Amino acid sequence: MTHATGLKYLKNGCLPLMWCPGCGHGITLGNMLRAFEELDFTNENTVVVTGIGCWGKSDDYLVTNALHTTHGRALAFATGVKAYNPKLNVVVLMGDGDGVTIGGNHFIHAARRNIDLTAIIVNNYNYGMTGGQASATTPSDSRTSTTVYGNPERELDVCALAEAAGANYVARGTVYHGWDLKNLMKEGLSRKGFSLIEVVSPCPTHFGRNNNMKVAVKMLNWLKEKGVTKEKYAQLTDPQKDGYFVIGKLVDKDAPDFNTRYEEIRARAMGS
Ligand SMILES: Cc1ncc(C[n+]2csc(CCOP(=O)(O)OP(=O)(O)O)c2C)c(N)n1
Ligand code: SF4
Repeated sequence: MTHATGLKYLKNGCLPLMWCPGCGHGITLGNMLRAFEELDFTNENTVVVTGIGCWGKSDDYLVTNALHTTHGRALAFATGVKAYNPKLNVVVLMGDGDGVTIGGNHFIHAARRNIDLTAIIVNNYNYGMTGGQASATTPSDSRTSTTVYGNPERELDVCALAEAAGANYVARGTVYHGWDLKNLMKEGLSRKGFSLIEVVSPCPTHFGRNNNMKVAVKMLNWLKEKGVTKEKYAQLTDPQKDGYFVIGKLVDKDAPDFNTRYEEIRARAMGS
């Protein structure tokens, strides 16, 4: 981020941040703040809601209004904020563990309600903060501290889940593709209804170390190679698809959001 963006959004004296060298969370935060600046999201009109985890620490560094909530429940708190004051921009930051593992139920229902929030889920394929345990997005066969010989479970596709549950906007980016990521965030933050931006990101300390990517740059090269456009992905044959994932915009709809529906029903009940 530029010096000016940093000064505008980061708390004085917050550096150095707690994240390990090579962690993708700083790049994600920088892109989010660039999107905030371009959209004029300010301390007056924006609330950042986080859960618990390395990514969930982000609100500690920001001058925006923030709510640091419990692990897995950030979307429930955010729903309350938005339902109470629909004028606020509510942005919810969660890791894959927070957002779709322990918090899977809240995630499904926030998307189903199509409540006007933007969820930015950083998917580093494991629980970073607590020592690299497997989460619901850990790829099958991958090694983590709780699947030392390989993960016997299948991984969850966060974007497909959001789409199936009814989200208006769904996109996936990576920290390698920073410019595109900022633009996807900007679009998601501008849309009404539930928006999900999944950010595939390196955790070299745990996921990388356990999966032959000890050096951060190896993880970035992995994102560069495996994150492909819809068109490129469609050209791959089935066995080739293994490990590749689509990046870019996946869903963009305009179904009425929760607050709009609520106001319609309230007006009907009041006889107006
Ligand atoms: C109810 C509850 N269960 C478990 C924990 C312990 N815990 C804190 S952070 C965390 C993992 C966070 O992983 P993730 O959400 O993927 O974010 P990351 O640290 O990878 O950024 C866990 C299990 C907790 N704080 N509260
Ligand atoms: S443990 Fe992983 S997710 Fe947490 S700060 Fe370190 S690299 Fe980032």
